This record gives sequence, structure tokens and C-alpha cells, in this order.
Amino acid sequence: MASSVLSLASATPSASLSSHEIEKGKLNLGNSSLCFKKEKTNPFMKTKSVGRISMAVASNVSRFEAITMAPPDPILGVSEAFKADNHELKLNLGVGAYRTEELQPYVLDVVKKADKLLLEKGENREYLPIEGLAAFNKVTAELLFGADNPVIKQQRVATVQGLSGTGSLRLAAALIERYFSGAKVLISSPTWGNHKNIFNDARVPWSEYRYYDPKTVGLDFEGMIADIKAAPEGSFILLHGCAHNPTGIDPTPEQWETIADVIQEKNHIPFFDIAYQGFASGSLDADASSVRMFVARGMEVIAAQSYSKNLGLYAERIGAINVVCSSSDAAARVKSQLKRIARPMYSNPPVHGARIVASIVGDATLFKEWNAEMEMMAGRIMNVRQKLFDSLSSKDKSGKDWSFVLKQIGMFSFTGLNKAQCDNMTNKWHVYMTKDGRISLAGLSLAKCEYLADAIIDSYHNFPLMVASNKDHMPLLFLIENALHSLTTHLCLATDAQVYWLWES
Ligand code: PLA
Repeated sequence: MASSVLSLASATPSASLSSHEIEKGKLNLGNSSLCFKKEKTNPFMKTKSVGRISMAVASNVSRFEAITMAPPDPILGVSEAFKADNHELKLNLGVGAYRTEELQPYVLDVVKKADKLLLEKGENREYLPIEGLAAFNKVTAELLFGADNPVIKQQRVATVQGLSGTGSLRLAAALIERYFSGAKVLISSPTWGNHKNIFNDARVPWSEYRYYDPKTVGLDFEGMIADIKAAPEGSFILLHGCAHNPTGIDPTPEQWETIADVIQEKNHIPFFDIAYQGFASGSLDADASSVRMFVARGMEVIAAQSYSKNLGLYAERIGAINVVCSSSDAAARVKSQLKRIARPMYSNPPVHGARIVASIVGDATLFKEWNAEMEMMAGRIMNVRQKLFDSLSSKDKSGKDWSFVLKQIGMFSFTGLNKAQCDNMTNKWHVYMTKDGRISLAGLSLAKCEYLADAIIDSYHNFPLMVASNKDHMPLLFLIENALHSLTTHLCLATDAQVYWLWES
């Protein structure tokens, strides 16, 4: 906030101000009392003229006074809290970022090679066109749809390089807002936290379809289908192409077919967010099969891609938005409008990461190496998943079935821990995670699995009982907060002396 400032400025041409802008007043300077004229040009800055001397007095009130403090981001804010903790056992399972077994960030060898080649070749730093690097746009569409997909040959895909997955989703949201006024986007419940922000900021109305069933710790397929059927005709249905975030639960190939049937019947538009291609199964092709199946049906499809995870290009902000249209003419028009939206937002996208992607995918040897590294990363996460399950099963003597950990795929495990239990994970065990109960297995090492299992078992079994009996004399407000939270997000079942909290979507 600005402190009070008294400045002596040159004479103010008060004569040039209209009479209603000048107000007569008095100025006290120490013991002397002087006449002055107050100019009411700025309510926060009082300019005082004494003869040829004018004094600007900035008041203590900031013009940004009405702006309140924003809460920390539920995902990226976790990393900030983690950094501030000095405990030696602390573990960051918040953001979905791949770490080595030593829990260090990982730059893919193939990215280092591509970097070196680009350096040797000598890159210029000219602006890219608004739609991004042409070589990148070509390979990114081919990676997603398959190089020999007819939609590519027929030039029916409008591809624009976006600011990674988030920026690409935002472009599509703006397109929807501009050309499908009033149309709703249906998002899964739960979904990646930022989806709601993206559509809110773009002023696109959204509602949720059922996705996660806490009772089976699996997909609520019937609920999902019913909600998609009930949506107003022509809605956009946001689908996670693979490795659903946060649940790690994907539909089976048969279920995907049924989802496509319903979307087609209702004339909805499928909108894929595919941020983990290659990370779910280790295969780029297998992970794109949901998107390709919709396209093979002749449907118009929107798909946002990200290279943050599969190439580890997080901070390079590399991704794309693809709109598959029923004609090349429509695709050209859509692309022109996407460019029109991008230009005032950020003008044009970053070049270096786009060149990395284009050179890796465009070179058979590097492409092979990338696939091998992606398999290695996906494999490490699967190993950690197995070890966590083994540790939970052997340490927990309650008979609880932890097999959901193995059934989930991708970077995350959705533990079903409620907010109070998540708080216990962080406050007592220094395990940093999002409050929806999601843990990023990509941030876990084999060596830390037992520690994590101890933390989960403690939080799962002891913490609800602690709240229920208040044996630790928790402050009343704390209990009320947890009770309110439970009312809204949890189903509370009391059996005998125990209290079980079941996660509800
Ligand atoms: N879509 C989904 C489903 C995601 O999970 C993420 C990233 C993105 C898009 C966007 O990623 P990008 O902009 O980096 O390409 N989700 C992370 C990070 C990994 C985040 O929240 O930004 C997560 O921890 O959920």
C-alpha cells in the first residue's frame, strides 16, 4: 500500500481547469496556515497549489483496495506449501509431475538430444505465426489421430498450437463462447480442478455428469450415460482421453462405444482433453484410441493436447487444440477464428518446445527413443503403484480392500481420503496432496511407499475416529468445520463403535 507522499511539484496550470474542478481550501504546513486550491481530478490524489507551488498528497488508500486476497491454487499451491516445510520426510504428491526414483525432476534424454541438435543447427528467435509452428502442428495432429487418418489427408482438422493443455482448452472454451452462445459444457464429477476455472473465465456455462462411484470406487457408468442423455441437445461433453484426472478410472473400450452412441444420438459434440497420451499405458497409439474411435465414426470432435507430461516439457507450455470438422472448408474457417481468438490473448505461442516436439516426432530414431523413455516412465509409476498396494495390504490388518489402487491408471491414485484425512496426511505426516484425496504417484519413489502406506492407514482409520470422539480435544470450530465438510461431501455410516467415511462425488 502506498504510504503518504508529500511532493513539491511545479506550478499546476489551475487556470486551465474548469471552475467546478477547483475547490477552495486550506493547507496546514507546520505552524503556518496557507490558502490552497484543491483540484478534484483524482479522488485518491489531492493536488494543492500555493502560488506557483503545487503539492501532491497521495492518500493511504490504494486504488486496489477492493481486491481481496485470492486463495492458493488447490493444485499448484500445494507445491508452495511443500517448499515451505523443512521436515526431512516431506513428500510432494500434489502436482502431477514426473520424478525420478531419487524424487528429482526428470528431463528426458531424447529432449536433451533434440536440444543439442537445435543448438548446433542454430535457432532464430523470430515470432511464430499465430497458429504456431507448422511442423509441430502437422506432427501433433498425426500423433493424436494417426498419420494415415483420412481426416488429416482430407484437411478436415483445424490445428492451432496453444499454450500447452491449459491454453489449448482455453482457446476452445473461447470458441464455444463466441459461436455456440448458451451451449453448455458437461464435465465429469470429479474432474481436473482447472476445468471449472477455464470455463468460468471464458463465461461458458457448465454442469457435471456423474463419473465416480464411491461405493465401487469405480466408474458410475449408468449415471454418466443418464446425465449425458439428459443434457440439452448439442451440448459439449468434456471427456478425458485417457488416464482420467483425478480418479485414474477410464471407461472400457465397450463403454467408450456406448458413450459415443449417446453423444451421437443427442447431437452433442465430444470435447477431449488428452493431457496424458502415452502415460496411461506407455503407448501413444493405445492412449489415443478413444479419440480415434469417435473420429472414425465421422463425428466432429474437439481435442486439446499437452506435451507437459509425456515429453516432460512442463514449463515450455507446448500443446495444441484440434477441431475435427466435417469439411475442409469448415476446418479452415474454424482455424481462422481460433487464430483470431489467440492474437489478442497472447499473440503467438512459444517456439523452442514446438521445435523439440517436431524434431523428435519427425525423426524415426528419436521417436523410438522417446517411446522407450515414455514406457520407462509409465513403468516406474506402475511399479510404485504395485509397491504402494503391497505395502497397504500387508500393513493394514483391518481387511480393507485396497485393490482400487491397482485398478486405477495413469499418474494419480484417488485414495478416497476426505479433507480432514488429507489434512492429517499433511499436518502429521508431511505428505502434500490435493484436498480431493488425489496423490500423484509420479512424485513417489519405491523407497517411500511404506512411509506413505503408514500415513494413509493412519489417516484413514484413526482420523475419523479422532474427530468422532474428540479424544484429542480438538477446538470446537475445527470440529464444526469438519462436520460441515462431511455433510456436503461425505456419506457418514455408523456401524457398531466405528465410523466409516465414504467418499461421495
Ligand atoms: N488437462 C488435464 C486433465 C490435466 O491434468 C492437466 C495438468 C492439464 C490439462 C494441463 O496441463 P498443461 O497445461 O501443463 O499442459 N494437470 C496437472 C498440473 C498435472 C496442473 O494442475 O496444472 C495436475 O497436477 O493436475
